[in-house]
Amino acid sequence: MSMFCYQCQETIGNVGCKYAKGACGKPAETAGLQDVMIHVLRGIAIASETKYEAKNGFFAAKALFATITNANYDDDRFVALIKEGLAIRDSLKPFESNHDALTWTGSTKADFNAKAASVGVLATENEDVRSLRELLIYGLKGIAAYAEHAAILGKESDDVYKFIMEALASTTKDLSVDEMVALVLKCGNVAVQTMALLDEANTTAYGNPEITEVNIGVGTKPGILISGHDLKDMEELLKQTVGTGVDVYTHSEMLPANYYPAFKKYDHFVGNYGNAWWKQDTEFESFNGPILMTTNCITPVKDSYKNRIFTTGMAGYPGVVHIAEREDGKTKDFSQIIELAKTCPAPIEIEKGKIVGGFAHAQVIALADKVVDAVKSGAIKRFVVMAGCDGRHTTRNYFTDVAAELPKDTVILTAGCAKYRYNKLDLGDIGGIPRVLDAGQCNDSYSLVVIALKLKEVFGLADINDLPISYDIAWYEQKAVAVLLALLALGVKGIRLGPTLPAFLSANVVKVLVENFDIKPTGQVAEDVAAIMEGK
Ligand code: SF4
Ligand code: SF3
Repeated sequence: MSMFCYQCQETIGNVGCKYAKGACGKPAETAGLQDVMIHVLRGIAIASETKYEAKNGFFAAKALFATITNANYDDDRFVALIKEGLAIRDSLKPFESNHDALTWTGSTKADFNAKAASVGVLATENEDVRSLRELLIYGLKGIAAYAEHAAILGKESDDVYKFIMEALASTTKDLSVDEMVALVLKCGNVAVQTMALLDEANTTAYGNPEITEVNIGVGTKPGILISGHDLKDMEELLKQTVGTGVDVYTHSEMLPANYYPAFKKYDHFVGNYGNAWWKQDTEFESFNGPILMTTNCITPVKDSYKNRIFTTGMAGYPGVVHIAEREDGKTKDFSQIIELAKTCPAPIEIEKGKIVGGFAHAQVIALADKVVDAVKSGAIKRFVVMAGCDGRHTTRNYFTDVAAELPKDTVILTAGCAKYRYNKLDLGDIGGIPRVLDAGQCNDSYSLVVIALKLKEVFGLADINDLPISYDIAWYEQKAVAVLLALLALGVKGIRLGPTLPAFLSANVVKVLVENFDIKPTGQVAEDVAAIMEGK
């Protein structure tokens, strides 16, 4: 069986994963089921143009989320989602179109495997149309993930769900290049809106992130390691572990949970263990206790911890115990994870000390006078936004080297797991303002936008590009695509993107992005740092 997937930065040869397995470990069969999932969603989207229902928007968000890189490798879950999607689609009959996404049908895994051959990315023959459609779908996947998190916390938006439907349906139509580019930009606007919704959901539920020193060492008790992006799972795990003698640690993108007032009050919430997602194969081993994956990024599970890793929400992995959804206002039940933790040794120490974070918009705006004074006095010459994702390739040392090489009068604004490339370097501070300000998870890139807009207002500038801010963005999966489109929609120009430009951008689409937004690939460290300091 073969596949074609080029949705992430680590796609093979920066062309596409084409054979039995992707670079991420995704088997061809799973990739095919994900393609069929998208095709089912296209059918629901076409039907929803005349019969929109919010609950179907939520379903589409969940299903898109499941197809994000490193989120879900479990074929049985995709088969169940495809069946659910087909039932939703058929409940919207009669249809006003006879598009294949509405007329095809199937009921078994074998049917879906067979269908995969004709509905994948390469089904769109024209390279530029394919590129614009996939750029839109990948941005949509990022939006979907953030919309799902917001919905879990009770915040939903018909505008967001309707755009998900509009965008999916658009990929079944013969649109002009201008129409497709307009949808991509609209995707950026909706990404801003969705990140704002999630920010509201998170801060309403858990308070505004505060400057926090996070312990990166370990305690003596057994622990549970929680990873991914879902803060509701974090809350329920902390509550259920009170008084059990089990500690809780965050991993990778869950680190920012340490910054929220609602979570800081728990004494058994010890700190953060380890680094970005791609180090999980060794860090999960040395952690010794159970691991809960709430979302991406889960990587192929190693034997050394396969009996103590769990998934929940849209995350999944074959053979790994999946913690069921909440029912009727009840909480999830993490008791089997807690009971297992009690039998495990404490984590092995891999680091010591503390890191500082919590510089989301409310905290930075509370420090605005100090920041503005530092800019006016020349103590801060430039801000460099280095948000995004981390990944395995050694080429990503570029981001560590840029952070280290930037002059001491610069401040790095970050969010997402990209931070692990430099958040443990001793870069010092400028008059008490740390040189790396971590706003939080990748969705908290929204905070960086709010901060930039605030600075624009304070300095009375007409254009966001007149600020002393440069963008050196690391991308890996599709949430970073949503964040990138959000920045473009806000009119940000001159973004450096690396370590490679996406394989799904055709030469002509790159040309459009260069002409309109001056996007450029990351280059050599010294040249890039010099150009950044000149505002280029
Ligand atoms: Fe390849 Fe990335 Fe797709 Fe995995 S998600 S199959 S690595 S392109
Ligand atoms: Fe990282 Fe997967 Fe993207 Fe939320 S955890 S930023 S890669």
